Amino acid sequence: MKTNPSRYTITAALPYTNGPIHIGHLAGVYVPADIYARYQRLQQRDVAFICGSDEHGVAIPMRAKKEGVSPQEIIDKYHALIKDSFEEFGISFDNYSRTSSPVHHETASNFFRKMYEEGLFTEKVTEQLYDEEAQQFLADRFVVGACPKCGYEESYGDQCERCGTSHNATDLIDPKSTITGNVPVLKETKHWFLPLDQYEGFLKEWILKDHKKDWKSNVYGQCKSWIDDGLRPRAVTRDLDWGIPVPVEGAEGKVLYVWFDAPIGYISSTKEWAEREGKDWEQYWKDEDTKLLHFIGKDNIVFHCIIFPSMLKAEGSYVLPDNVPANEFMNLEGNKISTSKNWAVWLHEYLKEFPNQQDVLRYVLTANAPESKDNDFTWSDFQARNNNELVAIFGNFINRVVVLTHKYYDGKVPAPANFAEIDVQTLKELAAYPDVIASSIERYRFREAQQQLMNVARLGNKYLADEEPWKTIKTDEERTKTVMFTALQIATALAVLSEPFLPFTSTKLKKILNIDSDAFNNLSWNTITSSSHSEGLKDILPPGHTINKADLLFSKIEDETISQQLEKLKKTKMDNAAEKETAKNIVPQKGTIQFDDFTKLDMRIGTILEAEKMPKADRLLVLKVDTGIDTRTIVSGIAESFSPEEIIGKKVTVLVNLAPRKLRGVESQGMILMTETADGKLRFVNPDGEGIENGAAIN
Ligand code: B3M
Ligand code: ZN
Repeated sequence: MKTNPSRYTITAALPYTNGPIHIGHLAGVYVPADIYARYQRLQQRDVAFICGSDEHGVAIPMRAKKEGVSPQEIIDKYHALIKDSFEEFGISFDNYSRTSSPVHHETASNFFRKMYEEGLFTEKVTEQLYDEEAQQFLADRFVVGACPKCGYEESYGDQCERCGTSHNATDLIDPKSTITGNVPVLKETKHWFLPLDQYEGFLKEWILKDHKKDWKSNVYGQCKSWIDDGLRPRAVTRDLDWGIPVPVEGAEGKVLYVWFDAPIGYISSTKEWAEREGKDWEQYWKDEDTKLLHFIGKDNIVFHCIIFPSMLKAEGSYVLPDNVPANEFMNLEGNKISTSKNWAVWLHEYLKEFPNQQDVLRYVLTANAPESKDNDFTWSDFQARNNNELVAIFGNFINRVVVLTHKYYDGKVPAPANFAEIDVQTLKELAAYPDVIASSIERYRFREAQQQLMNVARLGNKYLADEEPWKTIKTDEERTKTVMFTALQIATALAVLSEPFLPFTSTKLKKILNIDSDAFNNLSWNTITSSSHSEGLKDILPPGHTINKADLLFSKIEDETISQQLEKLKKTKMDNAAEKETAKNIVPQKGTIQFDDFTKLDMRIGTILEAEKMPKADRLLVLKVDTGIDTRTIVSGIAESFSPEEIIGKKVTVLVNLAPRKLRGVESQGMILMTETADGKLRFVNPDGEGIENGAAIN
């Protein structure tokens, strides 16, 4: 573990641009990373806080297909939406890039090429899963099957979402194509493999020995179990048409595996930032005195602790991550957050429904952060934490201090008289908080850190309640001045210490206290630590300084607002149930055909002239149909849905050039097109317009 490094390179997982982001993303990755980065900046440390959109991988074309647009449109749309959400929530990235950018394509290609030229990959022709109908190899999310490790039935080709292991698609038990639902066949293809087995020694030394103590136990435990199970070579290329082309000869039609290029995205995003800021990107990745940290969710552990470090080690010129403080998952009202089931609180929707209340969400997500186990977000807890903590403790303290300062002293910080024991004690306690909070942040314990921040507000409330300046103002003006002076110091400390957690509140509070000007630039974590009056040290907020009028920091959230959110989720649940019901009846789309295939079908409008039951066949009717071309016999399997009488005279659609075939000795010369109701009754595909004559062609 590096202490006092020269600089910090802090990365946050690059979100896939296959959908908007939700509270689970914020809670697991971006809020803790942001608290950490903001805190280090406040300590005047050199920080590069890096992120960007992950725009490759199977997730993108899959989403494109679902929305019926091109992959490019998908990445453009969600990149913009995600970037916006981060900005709105105050996630203070120094750079937010995208993996479709030229600098990234170049960086990732060069990284691959260097490893290739140094012979660090094994090139192998192996049998991979292939979907014959889709005419496509199946990797990653294009195939699901049972996980070879834990048995979870919906494991992807490259990773199991339940147990987190990364495997090869051919390891899946009973694989199925997610494109057609077909069982894949095996087909030969050439790929480049990273021989992870060769890095076992390095990983054992680096993780199991060096980081046993300082990595979180959930992260360390997962790594240990994978290493103990034995590591196997992993293909780092794919047969796909979306991604970064494999930059070597003989690799046409192949792209880099998304998990090969995405982590390199941290490097390219750093380059982009350094270029803009006139810095040297290499220092942030190659200088030994750089502390590299990856903030991620638990499903990304294998890639950040095993695969990417092996790549960095292999390449040879990079530092390795000092820590990977991965979080577990945040659930929503007892269920796993799911994009496809729309079971989420989407950030862009939250903003519309709770305008200017970003800090409330940041606060609640940190208070319940899934740091060591999965946790649950509930709307009632959201309301309670806002009303009972932010409003009743933090907001209330600030409001009392500001209002009383205006009432008694016209908004001017009073000069204190004699400090009593309780004042000295309180200021001493206050001065200890920056270190306490810092120590929790340095150990990635953000919930604990935020609790300590709230304890500063509690300290203020208790102090006011005990010293009752609203009473002493009538009896002892000097005493009141000391008490109000002390309370104002606590308020100022809150403005500084809350910045990493509640950046919008901190800004507002600094405005209220009128400390947002350059004159207060030096006000920092350390100013508070050295403020204890018993030692005769400096004031944080000097006597005579004028503060501004009160402005509400937080406001109460009513039951009505919470019920609306719960209603919304209830509706989602009902929609999902209804959709599931319909989905049962919808057969998946068939494989693509060409226009020529379609024009081979000759379909005409016709009229049923005669109908009678086929003897000894329950399902068949023998029809005479006027096709406009001729009158012909068609045997149709519709007897369970219609009586012969009711269909005479009906207009129908007929496939007229189907090869004739004999059914029960009767030659059927075509086929009537049918569809089915939800409860299995057949229905004719009828023309709906007036004036359509028999013989009219369908095209
Ligand atoms: N895009 C996975 C995810 O969004 C992936 C992270 C990449 S970090 C290099 O869960
Ligand atoms: Zn598994």
